[in-house]
Amino acid sequence: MTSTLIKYNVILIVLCIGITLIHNSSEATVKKEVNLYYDPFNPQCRSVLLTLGALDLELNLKRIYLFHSEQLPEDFRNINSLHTLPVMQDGDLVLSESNAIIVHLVRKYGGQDDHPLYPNNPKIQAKVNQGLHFNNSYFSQAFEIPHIFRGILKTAEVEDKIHEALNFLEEILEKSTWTAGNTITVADFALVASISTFEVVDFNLGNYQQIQNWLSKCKTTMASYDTANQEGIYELKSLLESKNGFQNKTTVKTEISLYYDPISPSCRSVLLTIKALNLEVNLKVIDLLADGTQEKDFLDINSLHTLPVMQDGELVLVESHAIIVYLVQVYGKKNDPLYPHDPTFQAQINQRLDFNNFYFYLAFEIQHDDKDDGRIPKIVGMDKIHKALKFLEEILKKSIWTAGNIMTVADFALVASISTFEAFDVDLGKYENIKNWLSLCKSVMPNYDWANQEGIYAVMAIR
Ligand SMILES: N[C@@H](CCC(=O)N[C@@H](CS)C(=O)NCC(=O)O)C(=O)O
Repeated sequence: MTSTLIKYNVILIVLCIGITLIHNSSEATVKKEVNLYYDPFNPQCRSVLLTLGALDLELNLKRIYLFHSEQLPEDFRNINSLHTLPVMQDGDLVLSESNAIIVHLVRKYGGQDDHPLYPNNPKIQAKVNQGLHFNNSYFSQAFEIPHIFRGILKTAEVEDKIHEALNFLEEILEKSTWTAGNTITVADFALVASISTFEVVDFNLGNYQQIQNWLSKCKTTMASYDTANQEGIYELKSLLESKNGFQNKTTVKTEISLYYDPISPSCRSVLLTIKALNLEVNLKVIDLLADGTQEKDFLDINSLHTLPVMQDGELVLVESHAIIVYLVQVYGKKNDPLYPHDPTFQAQINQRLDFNNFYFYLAFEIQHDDKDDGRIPKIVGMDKIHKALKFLEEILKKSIWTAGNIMTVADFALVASISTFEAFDVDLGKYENIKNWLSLCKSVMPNYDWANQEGIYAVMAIR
């Protein structure tokens, strides 16, 4: 798991080169003029990636983020008005059905007239076609990303249909080693990409012994199984866990005290982390606008007079980013994806945290208000803010979350800042990817409203 985590931030690069690495002893066929638009969340796309692995074929891979469906790139929109994935463009041939794509790839780039992955023999070919269409009829629809996201597999109707199909496949695999006979074919790629995806919705395959044996055989036999199939599943799983898993976590009682004011973005990043880890902490509100951080009792704890401050036994921390990392490391699960052990991933998260500090936190100030002699939140350095937003917009073109394809503490820190711009009329209109990410944060982060939105409303009310 650790070694695969290294790759999530650069998943596109890995998918491009991963296939090559597995076959670096032989010469890969490189066809960079052929474009493949794909998203590894999608099983049909992974069936194409498995085919590429088997053929040792490199295409020009273009990752599309289905979750950013409002933001599909122009070149992709132009070639497929259905906006479905995968899509392959080979000269003037554009194919938007995965079965047609994998058959085309084997026939055109397989290097043999009669390829075992899609044999010419009409009887065997018919069996392979049956496997491909059977997969489409029974499994593909169940795995449309928005359906998975809504947990549609949990509905009895869909589940019954899937069990019916699995029973049928179980019977096939009682009589043959692979799904279309005794040699591996593209039908196995299509079916394994679907059936292995059950892992993400905790669908129990326990009663299907033959299918389980076949799944383990696929994992060990198929070239590039890990990069072509498993990584996409892992990413999808972690996204769903972010969305659903937090609710099921049991509350962890702690001795922690947190001094905070919800108007402060740095405090809200800590609140988001606390909710994600489901920690019970002693919350102590300090009123920033009433100079609560200048009170003697508070200055005794933090002479910098800033919020947030976290006290856990002897340990006192006065920097929000140090606090959120500490909370995950001490109270999160082992190798918690919110701040995983992997040094490359951690470096990426740390980079985003520092970026947030420099470009966004420093922009928030509490200033003297000339009108009524009170104190009021302000933002400074609009040019610097837009420079940073432009940079982040580019990052979010290439990944779902700010430090890669898994939600981390960097997202808590950055969302607390960027969502606060709403209260200051910073125009986010031109930052489509940032807006998509913001709505994802709202729907995925646990107790987002309490941990973040309420503070933003409080800022709006005092401005
Ligand atoms: N880098 C610090 C920033 C802390 C900070 O500047 N907090 C502001 C509120 S957003 C504050 O407490 N200001 C009050 C003061 O400086 O007196 C962190 O991430 O915790």
